[in-house]
Amino acid sequence: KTYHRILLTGAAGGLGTALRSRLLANCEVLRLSDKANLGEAQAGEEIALADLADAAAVDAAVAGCDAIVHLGGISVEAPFEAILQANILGLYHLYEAARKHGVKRVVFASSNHVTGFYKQSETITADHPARPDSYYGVSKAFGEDFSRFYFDRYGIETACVRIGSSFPEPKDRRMLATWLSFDDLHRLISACLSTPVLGHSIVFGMSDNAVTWWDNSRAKHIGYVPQDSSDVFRDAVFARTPAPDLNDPAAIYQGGGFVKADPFKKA
Ligand code: NAI
Ligand code: 15L
Repeated sequence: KTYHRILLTGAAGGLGTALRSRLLANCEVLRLSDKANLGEAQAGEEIALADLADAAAVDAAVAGCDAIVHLGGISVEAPFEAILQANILGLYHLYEAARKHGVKRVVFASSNHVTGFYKQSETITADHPARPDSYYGVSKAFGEDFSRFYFDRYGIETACVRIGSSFPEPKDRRMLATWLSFDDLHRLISACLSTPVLGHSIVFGMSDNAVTWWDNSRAKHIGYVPQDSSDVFRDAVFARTPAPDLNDPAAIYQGGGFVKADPFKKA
């Protein structure tokens, strides 16, 4: 196994739950963290509850870990003050703890919403400038820059994985382009954790979907080879969803509904 102890933040969430069993293949000990209840530790697991806004709690969760898979934080559009605490201050607390405790590598769950204001008719690479579509997307763009600074200044390697839509199945037509299966998510994170030289890298987290807006040619050194595809769901998704209104910003831009999300409306 590549690592002795990996910290998984956001372990109580949708992706955290999907990775909780899978990441045990990558380490001897998987330390789970969240501010929400994580239940009992299973074999090979440790639990370290922490609010990302609490520097001391984050420091304690990071101490003794070799690598971090950082999924914790607000995962949709929300008021700026909430995003500030979890996604911006939280990132600072996490990287400061990583620096103090000598963590060498981080996989950061960034998001396609860093570039959500590119059009669905455009193909972009990791070299295209950020065009965030929400406070949430801006916070992930901050995370990408912040982790680049910690790489250039302190040598902590980070993969910023711009996850598309990682759910059991694509929920709508947009997700046929953005879908990332849970198994491919684990393959991608494993590749980020094990590639000999990661540096500071940005990679789009997507399965091998026929329709795509993202070109991962800048991330070949990660060695990620997706095995799944949204194509098997295509007919069923088309049958159960209406044709999009092509004047709707949600159908024009890659970020879909996030480009018109109201941060003050409760989800
Ligand atoms: P989720 O919302 O289900 O899980 C996020 C977890 O973070 C929750 O368990 C929550 O309790 C925890 N959290 C929130 N604020 C916190 C705080 N202040 N301190 C400690 N923990 C806190 O989200 P999901 O879908 O599992 O996503 C995981 C990560 O991947 C998130 O960072 C999200 O932005 C990112 N992502 C997910 C995508 C997806 O399709 N599921 C797409 C793009 C990015
Ligand atoms: C995200 O960043 C969200 O965390 C997730 O809930 C999905 O909405 C996803 O993007 C998406 O774009 O489908």
